Amino acid sequence: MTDAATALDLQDPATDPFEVARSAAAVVAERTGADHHDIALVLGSGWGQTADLVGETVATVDNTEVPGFAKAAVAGHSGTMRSVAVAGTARRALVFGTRTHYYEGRGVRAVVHAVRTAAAAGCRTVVLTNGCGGLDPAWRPGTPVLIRDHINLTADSPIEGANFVDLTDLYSPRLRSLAREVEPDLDEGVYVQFRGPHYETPAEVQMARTIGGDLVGMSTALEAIAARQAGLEVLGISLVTNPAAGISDVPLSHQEVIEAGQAAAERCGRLLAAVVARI
Ligand code: 8IG
Repeated sequence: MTDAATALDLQDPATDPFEVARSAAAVVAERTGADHHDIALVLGSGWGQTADLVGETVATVDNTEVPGFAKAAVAGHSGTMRSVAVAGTARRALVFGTRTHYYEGRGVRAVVHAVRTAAAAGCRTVVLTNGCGGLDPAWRPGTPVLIRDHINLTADSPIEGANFVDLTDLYSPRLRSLAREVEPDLDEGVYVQFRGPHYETPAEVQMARTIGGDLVGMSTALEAIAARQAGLEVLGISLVTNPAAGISDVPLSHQEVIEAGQAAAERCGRLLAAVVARI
């Protein structure tokens, strides 16, 4: 491997992940023609169609062309990022059509690389979206829920070294109330990140409830931590695509997850677009 390639290998402990993020941001700026972006969106399961309502796509960049990024691993995710002119504003959004999940085994640096790239590209805000399981049976598949806080059950952290990052109010109260101005009836919940890729057992879902969780998923918490370290204001929105295991008597299937996302796409798109326009 050449020195240049080694320097961009996130998995090499000698690599500075923030340097890779700066290289990635430089490629993003070059390929999109935007010297900086203002807001980043990470689209999770079920959120893929929503970006179109945010504004006009000015440029689409294949993830594989950007340092530190790799192909999407999950069906229903697209492996591109887009530069979107936010409708009615002068702001540019950097929209990641996919994310790297912890369960892919590429390491926590790869998981948070999009967030660090967004920060290096100039973003001050990140909107993290996901599809997840809901613990409240009142949340029918297709219900968006604001993330109020999280519980990180990955037993990992994106923070390296003795960096004691404060996570109080990680999910910005300001952005949450802004979202509730758009949809006053939006519920809030505590998101529990499991490692996956298996779904929880019903007993694990009960554990999540006992320790204060409302939503179970396989993303977002690690990214939110990295976003806080990078100084980004974080908004988290979950789309409940299924009742968590044992909450209903129907078994979980990835197909149902995709269908719930498709059915909720318009509502979620309108919500996201209205929130981003107000940020
Ligand atoms: I979509 O029920 C989706 N992702 N851990 N549990 C976990 N992740 C999920 C679930 C779920 N649904």
